[in-house]
Amino acid sequence: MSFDNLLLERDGAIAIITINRPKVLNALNAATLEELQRVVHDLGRDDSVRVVILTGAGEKSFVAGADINELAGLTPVSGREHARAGQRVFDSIERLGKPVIAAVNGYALGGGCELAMACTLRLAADTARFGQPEIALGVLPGYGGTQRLPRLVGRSKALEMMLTGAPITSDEAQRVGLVTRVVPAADLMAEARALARQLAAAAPLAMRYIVSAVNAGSQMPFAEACEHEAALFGLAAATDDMREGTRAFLDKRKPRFEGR
Ligand code: CO8
Repeated sequence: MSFDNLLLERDGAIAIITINRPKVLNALNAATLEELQRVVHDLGRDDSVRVVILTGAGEKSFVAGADINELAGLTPVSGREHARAGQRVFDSIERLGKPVIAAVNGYALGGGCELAMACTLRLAADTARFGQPEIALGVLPGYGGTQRLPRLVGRSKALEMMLTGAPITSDEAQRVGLVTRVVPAADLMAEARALARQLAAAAPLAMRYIVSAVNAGSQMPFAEACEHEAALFGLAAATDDMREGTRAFLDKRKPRFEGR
């Protein structure tokens, strides 16, 4: 796989995608989104990849949003199409079937905050900033942000962030539930890799079912979501990993999960 706007690194079962347009603070243009779609599709099908880390090149920015040069030329028709295309990419990250850790190394603004929210977990450098500044450009979040942000931080905080456009610090992002952990900037990638290694050793199918139960379940009435959970539990009970996990516990040894 070769890319103009991304870097792809492998570290055992971990794949690390770096959005690599540092001159424009890793802003997402159409070409970058297309490459992101391609790499996510390929990593999703690669059974040797258990966890993905997504980060931005340089020390200043994760992703500073959609590329405003492209945004400025959108028409009503192309604007809707671009929003839908970006939403599809972000949906495919959310539904990858394996955990995606956003290692937020700097600005996560607009489409960058939306991209981080589509990931399964978010670690932030203490220097990172999160925000939805689209209002200042006369537009609104268009990559799912109006839906994912209130689901993560609640309606009040989400509306405040989207209506004022003001960014928040990593510490505040953690307080409101937008990120799981804040670490010193210099430790971010080491912490992300450590978390990824921990997840890579867990049972992959059970992990996929947990993410599905949470994400799909949040769109359903409670009773239906519990039915979905029970069906996924039944599937988990059919896996070799379930037999290995329970046997390893009883044998007092570490399990070895194969994802079968
Ligand atoms: N798009 C294009 N170029 C950008 C972007 C961007 N989003 N962000 C920064 N750049 C460029 C700057 O223009 C500048 O270029 P140059 O060196 O040629 O002047 C370079 O990156 C460095 O940026 P700054 O000099 O501005 O750096 P500062 O440290 O002074 O400021 C900020 C950093 C605060 C991050 C500032 O760059 C900024 O405010 N950027 C824009 C942030 C923003 O508004 N993001 C939201 C964009 S809209 C969006 O994401 C909508 C998503 C949904 C779209 C759905 C349909 C398409």
